[in-house]
Amino acid sequence: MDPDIERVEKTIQMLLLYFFIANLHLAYADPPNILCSNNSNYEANSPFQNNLVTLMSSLPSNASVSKISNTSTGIDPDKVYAQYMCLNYVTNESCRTCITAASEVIMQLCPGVKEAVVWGELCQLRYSNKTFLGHLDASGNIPQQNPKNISNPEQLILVVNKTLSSLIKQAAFDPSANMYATREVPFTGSDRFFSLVQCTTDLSPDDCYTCLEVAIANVTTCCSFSRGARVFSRSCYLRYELYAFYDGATDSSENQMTGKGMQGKQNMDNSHQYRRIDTIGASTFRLLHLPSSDENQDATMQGCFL
Ligand SMILES: *[C@@H]1O[C@H](CO)[C@@H](O)[C@H](O)[C@H]1NC(C)=O
Ligand SMILES: *[C@@H]1O[C@H](CO)[C@@H](O)[C@H](O)[C@H]1NC(C)=O
Ligand SMILES: *[C@@H]1O[C@H](CO)[C@@H](O)[C@H](O)[C@H]1NC(C)=O
Ligand SMILES: *[C@@H]1O[C@H](CO)[C@@H](O)[C@H](O)[C@H]1NC(C)=O
Ligand SMILES: *[C@@H]1O[C@H](CO)[C@@H](O)[C@H](O)[C@H]1NC(C)=O
Ligand SMILES: *[C@@H]1O[C@H](CO)[C@@H](O)[C@H](O)[C@H]1NC(C)=O
Ligand SMILES: *[C@@H]1O[C@H](CO)[C@@H](O)[C@H](O)[C@H]1NC(C)=O
Ligand SMILES: CC(=O)N[C@H]1CO[C@H](CO)[C@@H](O)[C@@H]1O
Repeated sequence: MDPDIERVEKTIQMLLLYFFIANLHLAYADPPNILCSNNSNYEANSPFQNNLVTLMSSLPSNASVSKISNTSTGIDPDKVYAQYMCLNYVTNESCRTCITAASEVIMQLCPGVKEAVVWGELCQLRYSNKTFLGHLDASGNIPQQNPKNISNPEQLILVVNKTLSSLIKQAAFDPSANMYATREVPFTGSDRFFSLVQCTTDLSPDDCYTCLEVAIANVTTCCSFSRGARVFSRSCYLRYELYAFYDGATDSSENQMTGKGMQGKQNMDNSHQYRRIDTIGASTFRLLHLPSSDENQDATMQGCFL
């Protein structure tokens, strides 16, 4: 190929990637986390790749009507299983945008890989050559802490423990909750405590409960000095903050900006500087560190798509 053409194509690819990363994880958020299996590979132009491409390109249309979907395509041994989940409060449109970005990013950053998962600010996506539906998988959980410390951590941890242990029961065992629950309780002074938990709905109630229990253990271990924390997991999601970070929370105190939905709510707690706790134990996966969104913001592309 003409080297000039090749260079142009590379540039276009890079710009597209910036665009997708931006949509997955916009300003005021940190980069997406992605795990690519490093012990199972597919060949270029193989049936597996064709199935994967087909499946990934079909996800966004479903994401415009459904917050969670599990699907598969092809026949063994080239069958591909996939599942995405958007946080429940996210609009259909934002869910579609996030899943579109996620499916592009996962294909670009895990080339040739038969099993991968990507977590964005508002959605997550995984695929595999093995069926994982209905199987709890809390391995490779990624806890992150809000970088702002709190002056009364003992008090917060009590509220975290008390509120979340009740909230996860509701999410897991109240059928009307459908494995999603939020709760807002008073904290000290004028501060209020906001929390959100969600499981992938293919799990049994018991497995949902277990996943969220592990997530609580993860945040109480990693993040007890912080004003907020969250856990990315294959099977569930958990987050708490001292500000209204999800849509639908009643919040009067701060000037919130919901944006167009891809980004979480932002405020003075600087959630964009969220710190990843790198204790990744899943040795058959490699964790990719993508450029931070602060770097992304300097990319001229980004402004166009916000
Ligand atoms: C998935 O791929 C890995 C690596 O190629 C292979 O060892 C395993 O048997 C495959 N699993 C299924 C269910 O096809
Ligand atoms: C989309 O949703 C339909 C109906 O729920 C389902 O049959 C199909 O498998 C889904 N496809 C994808 C790619 O999620
Ligand atoms: C979003 O999707 C849900 C589920 O299909 C549907 O009930 C709802 O009407 C959709 N909302 C919009 C704004 O399209
Ligand atoms: C937050 O508190 C932890 C534990 O006391 C300390 O190690 C860390 O340096 C503090 N961070 C900031 C930004 O104050
Ligand atoms: C949370 O509360 C349970 C009892 O409800 C207790 O066993 C556990 O130690 C508490 N954890 C923390 C971090 O306080
Ligand atoms: C999360 O908690 C579980 C159960 O305590 C533990 O096995 C796992 O290593 C923790 N993961 C992280 C990343 O802290
Ligand atoms: C996968 O990659 C990680 C990190 O590079 C490494 O520690 C691990 O041994 C690798 N696993 C396999 C099965 O190659
Ligand atoms: C085939 C299959 O297991 N489909 C499940 C996908 O996940 C949804 C959860 O929303 C289940 O309801 C389906 O049964």
